[in-house]
Amino acid sequence: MIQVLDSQFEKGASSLDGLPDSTIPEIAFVGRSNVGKSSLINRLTKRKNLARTSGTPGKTQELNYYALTLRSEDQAKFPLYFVDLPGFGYAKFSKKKRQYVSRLTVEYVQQREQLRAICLLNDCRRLPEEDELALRELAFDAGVHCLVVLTKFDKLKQSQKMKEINRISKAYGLEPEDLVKSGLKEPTHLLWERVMPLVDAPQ
Ligand SMILES: Nc1nc2c(ncn2[C@@H]2O[C@H](COP(=O)(O)OP(=O)(O)OP(=O)(O)O)[C@@H](O)[C@H]2O)c(=O)[nH]1
Ligand SMILES: [Mg+2]
Repeated sequence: MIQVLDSQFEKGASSLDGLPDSTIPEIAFVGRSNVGKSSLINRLTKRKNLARTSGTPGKTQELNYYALTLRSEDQAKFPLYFVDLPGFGYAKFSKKKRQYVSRLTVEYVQQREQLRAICLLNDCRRLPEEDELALRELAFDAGVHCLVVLTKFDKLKQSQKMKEINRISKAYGLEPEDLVKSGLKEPTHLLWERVMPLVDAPQ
């Protein structure tokens, strides 16, 4: 199992010019505002407040870099960045701000060479909309892996779970087992097991 030996906030950047000058691979977390991106980073790193979360949408407004030191099963240590992106689709942001956020995301996914994969977060209680589908296509066109993560899975009743997974995977044109579940009761090592091969895989 992968171990997180260390995790710390490195920097926030409001444009591509401000991104770290390094060759460390990156995994980015993207999705609608309030979907649970920052919470997932905390869960994966087993930290309560590494990434700041909020009940109010629009909390994360920059590309926030978290520097991790990991240890793999063969005991090798290696660095990885988690990048927390600003959420899209937040109605209370001005139109200008929303356009800025989406332009920043598009440019980042298209241009960032170190980016290995995006985790595209989708609330398990709603179907993907144009934004989610466009992001997945954007990643595909840029040669970046895209892992769809269903968040807030604990909010579904047992009887609804399979139905929602089927509905959402179909909307993405994926198989149910392609989706990763995330929620208060879901173990994070399953997500790590899906993420790690993408860090090493050729794009
Ligand atoms: N029940 C439940 N609540 C969650 C889960 N993930 C996140 N939340 C809650 O959802 C709210 C938003 O979480 P954040 O992690 O701040 O969401 P975000 O996607 O980073 O939001 P922005 O930074 O605004 O784009 C918080 O109140 C979290 O506690 C989950 O898996 N289950
Ligand atoms: Mg956030």
